[in-house]
Amino acid sequence: TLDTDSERDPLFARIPRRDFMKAGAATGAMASLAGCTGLLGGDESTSLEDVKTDVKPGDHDDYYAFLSGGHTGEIRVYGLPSMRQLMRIPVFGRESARGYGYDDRTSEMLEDAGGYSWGDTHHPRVSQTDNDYDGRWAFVNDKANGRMARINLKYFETDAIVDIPNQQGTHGACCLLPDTKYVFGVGEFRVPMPNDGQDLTDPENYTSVIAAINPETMNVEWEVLVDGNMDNGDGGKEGRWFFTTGYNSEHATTQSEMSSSDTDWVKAFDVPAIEEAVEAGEYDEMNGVPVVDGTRDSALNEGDRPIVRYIDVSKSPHGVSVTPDGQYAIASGKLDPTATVIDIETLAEADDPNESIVGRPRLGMGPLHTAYDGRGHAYTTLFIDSQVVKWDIEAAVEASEESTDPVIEKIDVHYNPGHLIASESYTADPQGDWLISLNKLSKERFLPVGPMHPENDQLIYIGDDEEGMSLVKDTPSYAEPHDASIVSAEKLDPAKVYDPEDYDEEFVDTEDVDISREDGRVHVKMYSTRNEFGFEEVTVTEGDEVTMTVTNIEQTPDILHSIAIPEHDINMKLAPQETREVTFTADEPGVYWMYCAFFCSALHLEMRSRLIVEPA
Ligand code: CUK
Ligand code: CUA
Repeated sequence: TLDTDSERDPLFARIPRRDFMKAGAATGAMASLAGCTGLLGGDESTSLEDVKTDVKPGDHDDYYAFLSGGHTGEIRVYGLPSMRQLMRIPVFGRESARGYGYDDRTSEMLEDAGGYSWGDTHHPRVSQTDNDYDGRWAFVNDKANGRMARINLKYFETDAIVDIPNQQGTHGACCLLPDTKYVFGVGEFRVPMPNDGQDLTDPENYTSVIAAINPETMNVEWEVLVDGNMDNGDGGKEGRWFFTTGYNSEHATTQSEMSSSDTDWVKAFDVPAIEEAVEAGEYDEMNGVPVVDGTRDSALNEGDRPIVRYIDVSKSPHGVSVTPDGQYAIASGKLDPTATVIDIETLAEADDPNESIVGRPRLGMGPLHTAYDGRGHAYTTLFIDSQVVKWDIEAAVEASEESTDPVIEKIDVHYNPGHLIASESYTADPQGDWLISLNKLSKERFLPVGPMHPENDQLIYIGDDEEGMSLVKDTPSYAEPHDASIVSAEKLDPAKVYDPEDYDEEFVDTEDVDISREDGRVHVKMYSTRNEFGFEEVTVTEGDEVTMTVTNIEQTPDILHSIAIPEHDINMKLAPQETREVTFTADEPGVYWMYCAFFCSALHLEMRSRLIVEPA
C-alpha cells in the first residue's frame, strides 16, 4: 500500500516545498489586500436574480464572445448572455455568403498563405493594451497548416494570414501582454529542422518551435526551438514570461512511447532574454527566420539567465493560463488529477525552476483548462468527470501538500468539457459573472439530427459565491469550438459601413463606370445600388480575362448587395461603401445573368445584369 503522496506520485517527491511555502503565503496575503477578495470578502458576488440572463427581443447583449470553429476554419461571434450567434467570420476557408475567398484580395490572401482550403482554429485571442481589451484585433491559430490569422475588429473580417515557417501544427496562440507586443504561435508537431526531406527517419532530431509574430506586420520576428512537443500557451501580464505546456518529453513518435516517463514540462520562455540573443546574433537563420536554440543543453540555457526554463509537471499537461493578477501560471493535464501552480515571480531567481511550483491541488479526473473570475477563484474543466470545478487559488498554495481542500464546488456539465472561458478572464480584470463550458459531447440533450451530434456550449453563472455556480443555458454548436474570448460590448466599436480609405480597391461611383479593353483583358468598373448594377449588360469575347471592380455605393447601414455570376463560381459580397474586385476568364460563350444574392429591396429580384460572352 502507498501511504504518502510521494509514494503515490513520484513527481511530488521531487518538488521541494519547504522553503517557499512561507513566501507563497506572504504574497497570498498581499493579493487579498490588493482586492482579491473572493471567499475572504465575498461582497462582490451578485445573486443570479439580480443579473440579466434573458436578452429581450431588440435588446443588446452585454458581451461579445469569440468562439473558435475548429476544423470549419472559422470564428463565430456570440452575444452573451443570450448565446445568440451574431456572426460567423471565415478565416482559413472560402465562405460564399461573405464572398470570402472569391474576390481577388481575399483569394490572393488565402493563396499566399499556402492555398489550403481549410484550417483548424482553436484559440481566438483578442489584442490588449495595458492588460485590457483594446478592440483592435483578434488572432487565431491554424493547427492544421501551421498558420496564424488576424481578424480586424473594425470590420469583423480576416485581414492577414501568415504561414509560419519551420512550424507544423500551430496549436497554442496567445498575445504577449500587457500590450500585445507579439502574438505567439506554439508548434505542436515535432519535425526535422529544416523539414526538407534530408532527415526523415530520426525522430530524436525532430523539434518544435514557438514563433513570435509582430501583430502589426504579421511578420515572424524570431523562433525558439525546444525539446519535446508543445501544446497550449499563455503569456504573463508583465511582458517577460511566456508559458507553454507540452507532452512527449520522451521525443517519441508512438503513443505508448510518449507515455513512458512520469513527467513532462511546462516551458517558461524568458522573452527579453530571447530578444537579447537575437540582437546578439546568437541564432541560425532558417527559411528567413532567426531561430534561437532553446533546447535544454543549449549554450543559451547554461548561463545565469537561461532563455527557456523547463519545469517538471505531471504527465501530458494540456492547458496553461496565467492568473489575472499575473502571479501564477496554472497548468493541468489529461492524465493526472492535479493542477500545477507555478509562482511566476520566483521563476527569475530560482536556481531550479521546479522550486517555483507552489501548489498541486487535486481537482478531479482529466483537468484540462482553467479560467478566472477575478475574485481569487479558478475554474477548471474536468474532461473525464464531465464537471467544472471551482477552487480557491491561494488555498491551493497554502495547502501543505497535494490536497482537495482548495476545492469549493463542482457542477456537472453535459458532457466532457474541453476549454472553458470566463468573461474577460484573459485580462487583468475579469468580470466574474459568466462562464462558458465548451462541451465536446451533447449526447441526448437536443433533438437528434443524425449520427453527427452538435456539441453543447453551456452558459454558467459564476457571480454568486454564496449560492454557487448555476447552469443557465444549453447552446448547440457545430464542430468544434475549442476556446473563446469574452469581451465587454463597450470595448469594441465595429464600423457600420466601410471606409473606402481602408482598402486599396478603387471606389467606383456612378460617374466612374467604365469598360476598357486591352489585349484580351477587359476591365469593368461598376457600382451596385438598389436596384441596379452600373451596367445592364457587359459584353466580352470568349477567352478574355475580365476584371470587375464593383462598389456598393449605398450609405445606408445594413443594405448589402452582392454580385453573383452563374457558372463562374463567383459571389462577391458588397457591404455599404465597400469595393471588391474579381478577375476571371470568360471561357464559355453564352449569356449569364449576374445577380444580387442579398435580398436588398422589393426589387431585389430585378437587380441583375447580363454578362454576354461572344464566341471568339
Ligand atoms: S485545445 Cu482543444 S480542448 Cu486546442 Cu486549447 Cu484543449
Ligand atoms: Cu441588391 Cu439584392
